[in-house]
Amino acid sequence: MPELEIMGNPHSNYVWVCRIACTEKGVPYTLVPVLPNSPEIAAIHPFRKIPAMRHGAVTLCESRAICAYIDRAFPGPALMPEDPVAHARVEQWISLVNTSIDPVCMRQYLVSYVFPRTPDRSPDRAAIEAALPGMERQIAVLAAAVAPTGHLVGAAFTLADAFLVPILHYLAQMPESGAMLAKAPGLLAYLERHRARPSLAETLPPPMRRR
Ligand SMILES: N[C@@H](CCC(=O)N[C@@H](CS)C(=O)NCC(=O)O)C(=O)O
Repeated sequence: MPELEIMGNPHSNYVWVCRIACTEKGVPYTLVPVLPNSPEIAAIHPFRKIPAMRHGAVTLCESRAICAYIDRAFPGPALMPEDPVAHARVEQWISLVNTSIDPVCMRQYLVSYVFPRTPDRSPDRAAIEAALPGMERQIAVLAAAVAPTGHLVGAAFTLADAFLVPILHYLAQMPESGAMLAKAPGLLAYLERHRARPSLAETLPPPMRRR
């Protein structure tokens, strides 16, 4: 079997999801720590984003597609439920995380702290403030979603949790989102419990530098 390479910066929540998928599945991989827009990424992702994946002649981009490949190409515990309703609900939550939660919580809020586009590179307060009302609503939705079972879907860890927990990990470290999470103890407990899972604990990104 050729070596599987996950390409991207370990701080990326989406790179982390792919590493969680490999670890859950027991698939050995090498993390190639390349940045968005690097030649290696540009050769695979049409919009030059991370993660990308190489496995012999197979190259892929987009975290959901990479996780699907890891799940289907290798033996090991299935990452997706067999039951059609549960399967669809996992896809539903992955889509909600990717199309609603990540754009507000990561691209708008967190990036305004970590990669601000302000002239002096200080946190972009206007963008941060603008993200807060939406983030508050999203945290309430997520708290309600995990309340019944401690998982997004059913009573076991799924790929839906693998997509969400990395985002909550970063939100817990930032002032406004940390305060929001502190007021949602069930969601915070969900984060702590899943972050202690071997596939997350073993792939935890290095601490993030904040401006
Ligand atoms: N839909 C993509 C999103 C990937 C993404 O947004 N990656 C970020 C890092 S977490 C990135 O490459 N950002 C740099 C850029 O947009 O130029 C996926 O699921 O893989």
